[in-house]
Amino acid sequence: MIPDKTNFKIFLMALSMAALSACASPRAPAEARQDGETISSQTHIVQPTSMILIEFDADRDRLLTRSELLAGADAEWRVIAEAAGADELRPIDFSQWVEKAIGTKETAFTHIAVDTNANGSIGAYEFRSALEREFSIADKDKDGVVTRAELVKSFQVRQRQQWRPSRNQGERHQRGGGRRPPSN
Ligand SMILES: [Ca+2]
Ligand SMILES: [Ca+2]
Repeated sequence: MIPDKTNFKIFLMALSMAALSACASPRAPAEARQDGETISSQTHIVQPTSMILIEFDADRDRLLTRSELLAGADAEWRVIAEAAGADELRPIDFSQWVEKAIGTKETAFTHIAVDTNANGSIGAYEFRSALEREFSIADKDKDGVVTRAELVKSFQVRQRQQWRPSRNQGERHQRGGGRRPPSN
């Protein structure tokens, strides 16, 4: 049904009222994001192998010394080797241990990286050496002690925000910017 001229005028008035009431509604704060604005936030990451290292802090002073690391690595090896019932770990035994200790086996701490003589299994010496390498990487100031601060990496993340109008703002734009149909 096509509205007659009077109905069309009433319809336009109702539309104008709706646009006015939309303008009177609370607006977004003045600091609302502009399109393409860059925001930054502080982010911290901890390497997954840090979970193993902090376990070896035998005296619980939150400082891991090299001697604590070596004693912890040897004790850990004895437990793993006993569970596996062998002197050398198969890749599957090692990756199961990594997953249990770190929470994921999808890290750089793989049996391939640890199996330095490439004989397809991991021995006590290779296990200890792998943990020593992790310790050396973590000990950034090379003082022989890994602090908690050395295990945390902090950095700024800057992101460009894509500004999108809220649903109400979108409607307001449509109403405010609406053009009357050309009158014939
Ligand atoms: Ca300690
Ligand atoms: Ca250190």
